[in-house]
Amino acid sequence: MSSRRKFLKQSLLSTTIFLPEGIKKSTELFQDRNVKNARKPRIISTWNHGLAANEKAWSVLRQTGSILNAVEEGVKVTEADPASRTVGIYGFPDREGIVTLDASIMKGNGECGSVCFVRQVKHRITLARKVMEETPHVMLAGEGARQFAISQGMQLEEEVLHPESEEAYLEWLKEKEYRPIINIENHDTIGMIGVDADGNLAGSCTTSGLAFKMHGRVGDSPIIGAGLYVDNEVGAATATGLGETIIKVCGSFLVVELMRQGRSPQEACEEVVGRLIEKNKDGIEDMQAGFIAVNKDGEYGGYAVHPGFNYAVQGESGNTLEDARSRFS
Ligand code: SD4
Repeated sequence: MSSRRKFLKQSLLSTTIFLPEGIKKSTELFQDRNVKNARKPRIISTWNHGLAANEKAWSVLRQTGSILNAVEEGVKVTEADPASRTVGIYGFPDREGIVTLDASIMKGNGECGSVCFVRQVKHRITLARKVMEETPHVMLAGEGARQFAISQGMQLEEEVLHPESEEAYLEWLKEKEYRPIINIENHDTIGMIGVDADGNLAGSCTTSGLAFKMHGRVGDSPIIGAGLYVDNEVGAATATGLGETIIKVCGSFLVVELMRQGRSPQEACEEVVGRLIEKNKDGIEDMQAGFIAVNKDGEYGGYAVHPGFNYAVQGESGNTLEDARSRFS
């Protein structure tokens, strides 16, 4: 290391940052707030299927004490659910009739992994975790991700459409109308975020993405900062809905940054939905997007563009489904 770089490194390490009087550090702001529904440990996840996923995550947290294991095992329940048309290998295909899958996982210390545009891997969340733990990379795509799964001993699934997905695809082929919209009938990515009793956070997000999308299209779910973001200093957030709108505002990262500045999880989600609407005015009436967030105290919130978004909240007192408030009614 050059002596200049060494000097810079040493002086950065030994620098104490003095804030002018009256200006508070984000951690102090955070402690000042009147926290409403705080309680740790806490796990929350998107949509109805979050209930079953939370249940699994909670038992894994109890057994292993690991919030990372919990958010991985929790969403695997939805990935493996043959009734899910929007998360797993049984989901709706793209417009070429191929199911392609995205997932991401993140720890509160900043470590993260993701896979996108991957085929035949039932548990992409596990593959994303392997990217995080077994490679020096954050993201693997397409065939490279599939080959990596094979190299890790993961089994590939046969590439056949679930009968219901095939029926829907054949129906779609009649008109072949390309409408990248997500609304109440056409949703269901699972995003899960959690905090353990010590304030350690982790999150996961997994999806088959938009039904009948262009081959190669990737949404927000595998993009760290868009579909998922976790920071042990502050909290975690995850997103669901039309990925293009979420990517444009770095949605989940922004929710966490607003919490860092003192917003509650609920306020942060509301502010980001407002920002997202501003940036996506065209076609907003046909487009759904929503966020959930939890802070390191276990306080949580959720908010969406339109009504219909719900999320499952698991804590010591049980596992319940809550309807998110929304900007439009
Ligand atoms: C995507 N955000 O691929 C995902 C889809 C989704 O609820 O969340 N649906 O854009």
